[in-house]
Amino acid sequence: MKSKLLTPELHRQHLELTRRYFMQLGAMGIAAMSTLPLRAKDSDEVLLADVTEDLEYLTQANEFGTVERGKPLPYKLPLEKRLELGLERKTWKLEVIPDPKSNTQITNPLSRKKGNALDFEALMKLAETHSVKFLKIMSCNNMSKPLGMGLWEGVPLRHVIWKTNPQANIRRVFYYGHHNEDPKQLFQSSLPIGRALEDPPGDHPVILCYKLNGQWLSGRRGGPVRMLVPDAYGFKSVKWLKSVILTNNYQANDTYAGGNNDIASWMKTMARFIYLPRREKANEPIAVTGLVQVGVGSLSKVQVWITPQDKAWREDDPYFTKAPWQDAQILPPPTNWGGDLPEGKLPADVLGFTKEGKPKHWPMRYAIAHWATLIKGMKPGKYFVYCRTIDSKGNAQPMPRPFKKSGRNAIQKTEIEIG
Ligand SMILES: Nc1nc2c(c(=O)[nH]1)N[C@H]1C(S)=C(S)[C@@H](COP(=O)(O)O)O[C@H]1N2
Ligand SMILES: [Mo]
Repeated sequence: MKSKLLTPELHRQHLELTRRYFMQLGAMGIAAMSTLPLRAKDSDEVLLADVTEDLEYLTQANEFGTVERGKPLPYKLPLEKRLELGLERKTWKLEVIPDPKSNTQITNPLSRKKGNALDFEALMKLAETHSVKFLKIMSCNNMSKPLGMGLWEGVPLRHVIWKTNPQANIRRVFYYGHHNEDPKQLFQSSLPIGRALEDPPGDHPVILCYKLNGQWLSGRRGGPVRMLVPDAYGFKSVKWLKSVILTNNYQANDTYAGGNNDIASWMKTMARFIYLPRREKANEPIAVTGLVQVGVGSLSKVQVWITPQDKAWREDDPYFTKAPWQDAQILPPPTNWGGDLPEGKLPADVLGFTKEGKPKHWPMRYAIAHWATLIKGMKPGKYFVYCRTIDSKGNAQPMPRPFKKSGRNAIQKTEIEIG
């Protein structure tokens, strides 16, 4: 059984949820969930509202997967040292300066040397009028499952850039985290200036992030302040942020470029299994559930395909585009978002949500969606089970793509024995 695909706590809650979901469906004598009309009847609405009640969509701060470098890790330094280095809110400072190797012109650099770098108080002053909150999945392009989803809060980076009074010759923003003054430990990333200054339709701003799920960002999660790039994989979201450099260099400086990664890729849509029994009796309905990382292409369908292990698939179709995929059901947004939010409720001012806390679209890009289905009428034997997504344009995601480095999103394969 592929069970440890989420954090243990999330997994436990998902099992609890789906067990109740499937029990109720059984009691109602519904043939298959994929044929269940989502909003057709009040009773379905009630049923779905009930069963999604306990499911955690937001990951608790300490349950996130972590990708980090640093010896020692900055947040494990003694408090005194952290205060000295500006790794606490009390002493944190961000410099926003021109690249000395470039011809960038700004008339008001915020510099540590000049003593006018942006401190936390000044960031909070900006937050009074400019702070935003949104959901985002943290996902490493090199990993097969998301690290977690957060409700992130911050000030759009552009407000800090405007403070420097930019004049000319800026094409990129370079930014750096604290790495013990050791060049080998440096973790850096960059964006085109245009992405910092404007957001594509429907996208959220790049933010200087200081809160996760309503709490101050912990050192482990990159606090006091990390960059957060909503549409990108995790490596753009630099932790322990201390420097922003405006440059006329048109080339990326990203640490991840050195790892053979496509550093300009948007987050991709992909489906993962969460729950699938390892064994099931013949002709018993098989409950299957999972999650979707909803990427730039959004999501219209989740599909599952079960096929006997001893029957090889046609060699001319390595991505199973012609396989008899079955639609699963995408679960509606939850009423309880989890993540240690009080009563699981989102605050009133989350981007993409109405004042009543309802998402304007669902599934929502860069947020997680859950799915479930029943596979019925299986005969004894060993099977492979696959899951995939269809994006909003009707393309199977992952599209046929033999390489991983622009974001790993393979069609997941698992096994079941019926007998
Ligand atoms: N300073 C710093 N920031 C960093 C990293 C790092 O090693 N150092 N890792 C990056 C990578 S590769 C990823 S995938 C994300 C992971 O974020 P998380 O550890 O909060 O889940 O952080 C990014 N930010
Ligand atoms: Mo990463």
